[in-house]
Amino acid sequence: MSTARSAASTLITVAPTGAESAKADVPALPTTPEELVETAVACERAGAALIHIHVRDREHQPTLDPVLLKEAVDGVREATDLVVQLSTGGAITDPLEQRLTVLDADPDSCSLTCGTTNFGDGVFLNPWGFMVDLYRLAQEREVVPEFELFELGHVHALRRLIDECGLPFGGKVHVDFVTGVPGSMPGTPQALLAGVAMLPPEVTSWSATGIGRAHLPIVAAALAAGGHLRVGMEDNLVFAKGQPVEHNSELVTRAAQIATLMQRPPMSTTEARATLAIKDRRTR
Ligand code: KMH
Ligand code: ZN
Repeated sequence: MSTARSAASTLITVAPTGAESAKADVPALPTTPEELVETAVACERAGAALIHIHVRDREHQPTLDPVLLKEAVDGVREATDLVVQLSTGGAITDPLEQRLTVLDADPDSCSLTCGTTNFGDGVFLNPWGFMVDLYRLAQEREVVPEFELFELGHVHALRRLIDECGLPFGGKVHVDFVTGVPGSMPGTPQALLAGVAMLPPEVTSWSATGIGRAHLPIVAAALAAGGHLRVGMEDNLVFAKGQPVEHNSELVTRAAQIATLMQRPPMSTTEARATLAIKDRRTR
């Protein structure tokens, strides 16, 4: 494990919504533009520096509608200093061509999953040609990708991607381990550390998230190993046994507290922008 990647502070990403949970089942899920902006403001205050956004339509269904995506990006950008990352993964039913159009909304960052993976009862498709097209488009638009790694094989695919396409815009390589998805990499410290050990030397920072029950063990393991954190209701709806998450900021606050206890306090948005080499698109 490279000590050069072990930061003195912690980048906290909030993934507040995702594409999988239904508003009817989880009323606290932020799905409207107003709820998204309110969530972004509260999570920034609680210590988040980056927001990973999936947009919902007026019926609370996942959407890649370009108008709604742009409205989300602009709304969060106007109300906060958070690094605005749009999901290009969308929902597993979204067509690949449409997932490429996400970059038209001019986000600061975009997710880029490094391969196809089991996703519960479904399959999350990320064929090689799509990964290359998305990466080249992000380079062209000066959008910083966050490489999402659901499997150890995805780490190897990232090596291949860098060999074929070079470094991202800005020269930093940030990856996020998404662990604990049913059928994919387990949410265990052992699996996470195996992935970290395989990271190409070009990687400058890494974070991790654990789905569901893996949430807290992965927070602890990532902090102990020098990594950053992703939390949020996209990944975890349960704060503690018998206690549903009522607001994303609860998860951010707890992550910030644990990081601070570990002497790795939350990173400011300014520091996050420098860490990820984000192009300045701010309007305020
Ligand atoms: N919703 C998943 C199918 C991403 O945002 O890029 C994909 C996902 C990853 O959440
Ligand atoms: Zn996502």
